[in-house]
Amino acid sequence: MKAMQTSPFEGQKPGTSGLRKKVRIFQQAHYLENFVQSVFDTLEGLEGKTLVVGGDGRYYNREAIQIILRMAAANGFGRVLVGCDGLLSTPAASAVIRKYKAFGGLILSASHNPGGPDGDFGIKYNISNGGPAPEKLTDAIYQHSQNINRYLIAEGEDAPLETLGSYHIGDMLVEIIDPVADYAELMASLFDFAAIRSLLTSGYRICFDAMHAINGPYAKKILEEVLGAPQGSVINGEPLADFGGGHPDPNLTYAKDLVEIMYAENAPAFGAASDGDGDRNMILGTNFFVNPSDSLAVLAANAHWVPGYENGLAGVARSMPTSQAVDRVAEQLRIECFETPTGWKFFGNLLDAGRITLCGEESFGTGSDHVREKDGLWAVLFWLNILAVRGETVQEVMHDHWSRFGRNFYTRHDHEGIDSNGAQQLMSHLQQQLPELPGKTFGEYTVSYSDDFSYTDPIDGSISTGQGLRIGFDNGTRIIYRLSGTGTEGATLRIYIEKFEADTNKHDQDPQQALVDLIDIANTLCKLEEYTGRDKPTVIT
Ligand code: VG1
Ligand code: CO
Repeated sequence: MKAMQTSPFEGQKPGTSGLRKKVRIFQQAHYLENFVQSVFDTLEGLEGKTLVVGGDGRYYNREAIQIILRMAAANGFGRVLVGCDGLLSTPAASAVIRKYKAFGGLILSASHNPGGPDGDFGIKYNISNGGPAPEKLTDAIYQHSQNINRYLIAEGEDAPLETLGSYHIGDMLVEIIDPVADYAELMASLFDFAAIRSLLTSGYRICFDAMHAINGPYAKKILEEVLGAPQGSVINGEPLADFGGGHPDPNLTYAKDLVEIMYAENAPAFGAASDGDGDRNMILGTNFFVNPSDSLAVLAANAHWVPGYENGLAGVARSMPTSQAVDRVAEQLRIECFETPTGWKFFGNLLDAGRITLCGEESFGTGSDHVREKDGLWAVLFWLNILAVRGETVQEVMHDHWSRFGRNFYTRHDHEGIDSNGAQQLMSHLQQQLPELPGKTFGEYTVSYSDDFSYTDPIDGSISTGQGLRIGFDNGTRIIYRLSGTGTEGATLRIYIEKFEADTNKHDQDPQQALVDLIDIANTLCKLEEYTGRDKPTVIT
């Protein structure tokens, strides 16, 4: 074992989901090591314990894992479970941490950000419940990284990551595990596999776009091998270090292959995609897009059809910018509904305390208490289970939902890669206006409240401030502004817009049309063009 001298790097501060930087930054000598040592030094009582390690297979994944293994040994872990080839989807890593009662895990991923030598890399620490470290811990890790002067690393050969089995680094046992098996077993325990199997072997066509990312092997195993979907139902199923040059973000802009297939003539009945690390999902029907906020509401309203949830939901939660569609379901089911800041780490306490069963975000993330991460393939299986039992199309399920609960028209406009200074100025310009907005009228809308969202965790009382600027109007209409905490280049401004419509005759509108006046108000209020030089978003959801 060696203690290596080092000195701090600036900015090793985890964002919405871990530390994400350009690959080249991570490749600097000691950069990764500093962060990993900061994690290990911040943890208490790791001696002899089990750590889970795996990543989404992006460029630098293997090199990073070799370093982490030797550092884990030098820092006194007793055992490390690593996915074969260094692979583990984020939800699978969460499942493995929970199943083997590990102390925690290191997940290597920059999720939906592009990969390759010029792309992004990322790392995050998950705690023993399988979920992302809470802010208290990530703050402590960051503080430590600002004062670090040494790290510990064992010497030795590289680990044979491609072979299942076990071996030692010093006293530490390394077990190379099948990355799919535990996850597949968990899915089979939650869903009616027999019903899904009969649907998928009856000529019902699906297309799952793994976007050359981690979920390829998971989807092929579960959808094609176990559930009998015809070979070829999973496309782009080989994980590639650069995601085939693509942007592994399952939305209408970046999941182009799938969108073309689902909007073509003779399209399959069901389409889905997931992101770089497998925790996001996009659901499509034939020529039809399911908004992720609606998807969460549909899962909640139909959970009683699914074996793992047939006994009812304890409660639900959504991130603040997510539409209030699920709130309406919760009200009818007479269960609690929580509003949390953006990022999965804020659901952990509610899930652990048994206060919620399902939760989700507008950013194509849905999940439940089965793990402590959002889970892309889980959401796909949940939908397939509902479709198999109800025998209806995706459109029919969605229209029926709107007719029962009303429709929350919703859109998110992303302005990616804008100048950071401009973005900051735009946000402070808005912030200054907040106190004067209530009572003011814009078009047909009068502001009822405006604030900078802050959240008090109902379980441990911790407070998180500065979580997005909200402008609320009557009847749940909202405009929200946030700066992304996952980007690595310039800034990304997200504008979220929502309006409720009870009238069934109006449910068929295109959201961009239904919200056109609010979109205009939102862009004008923040002086979009003046501060960003943009008049159109890069991505519309
Ligand atoms: C984005 C999403 C957020 C999500 C986060 C991590 O964060 O908006 O809802 O939890 O990504 O998802 P931000 O700060 O860029 O808005 V993942 O799939 O990248 O781990
Ligand atoms: Co992700």
